[in-house]
Amino acid sequence: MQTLTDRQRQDWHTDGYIRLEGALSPEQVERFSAKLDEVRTRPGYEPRPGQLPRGHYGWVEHCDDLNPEGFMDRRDLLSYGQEFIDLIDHSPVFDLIADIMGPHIAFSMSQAIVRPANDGFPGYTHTDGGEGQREVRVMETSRPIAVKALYLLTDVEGQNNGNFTVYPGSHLRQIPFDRDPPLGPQSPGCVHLEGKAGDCFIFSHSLWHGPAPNHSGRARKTLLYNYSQLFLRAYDYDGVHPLAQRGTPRQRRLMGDLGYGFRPGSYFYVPEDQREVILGGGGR
Ligand SMILES: O=C(O)CCC(=O)C(=O)O
Repeated sequence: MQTLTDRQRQDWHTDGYIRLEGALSPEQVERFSAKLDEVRTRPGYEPRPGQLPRGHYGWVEHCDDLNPEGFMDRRDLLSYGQEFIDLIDHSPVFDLIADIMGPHIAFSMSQAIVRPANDGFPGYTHTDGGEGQREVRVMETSRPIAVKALYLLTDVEGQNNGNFTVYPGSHLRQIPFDRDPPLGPQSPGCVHLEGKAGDCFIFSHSLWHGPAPNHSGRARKTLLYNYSQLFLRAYDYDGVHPLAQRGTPRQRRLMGDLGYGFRPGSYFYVPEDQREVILGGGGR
């Protein structure tokens, strides 16, 4: 498995994120992009603000907006095709995540977001993990608690064009997040990252980040895959993901299948073969 270069490791520790160019091939970008157009016509989990508690996703028959350039925020993508399961340990992204986090990890959630152009959305800034993670910052030399991979399926250039924005270093040093108005994509210190379709940003849960407005004239598509230390709860499922049996031994382990049924203590020490399963390559 690949490991971080010295430069990537330095960037990770200093900035709280790294950018991998060409993590998906042009063919993969095209396939996933077409797949997202199809996903919006199918049932799945979408936000239901006002109907469900904050951050909860409700089951819908299809996206509210069926236009491929319209807004979509779909969670738990694994049922939409084997390629979404295989992305869980896609190389080299997963290799580097395992290098950063260590082998005692689980896959926690998948998400596809389409940010339409010129819809008035101002963007926002947050940590992942909500109120809990917001005030937890591990040391520079520690392994992170959780990490996300964001795959761009659209080129993003300039600023306020649907960029993924970050406050570099804020995984170590708190930003004043409780200001009124809150810090956002236009505040000093916020960086609008640019990238090509197929690039991947790997970032720490505790890094302050979020989407910028999209004035680019075209929708920006992303895929997001989240990983956590095994002792944490997954975000998309309870216990073992219902589609775990469709995965390789490594994917199954990442989807919560520890090789034995749950009993108190199961998530305290990891299974004895954890290192071998996670770091030993992911074949069928
Ligand atoms: O880029 C987006 O639309 C949102 C990404 C993000 O902020 C997140 O995954 O937490």
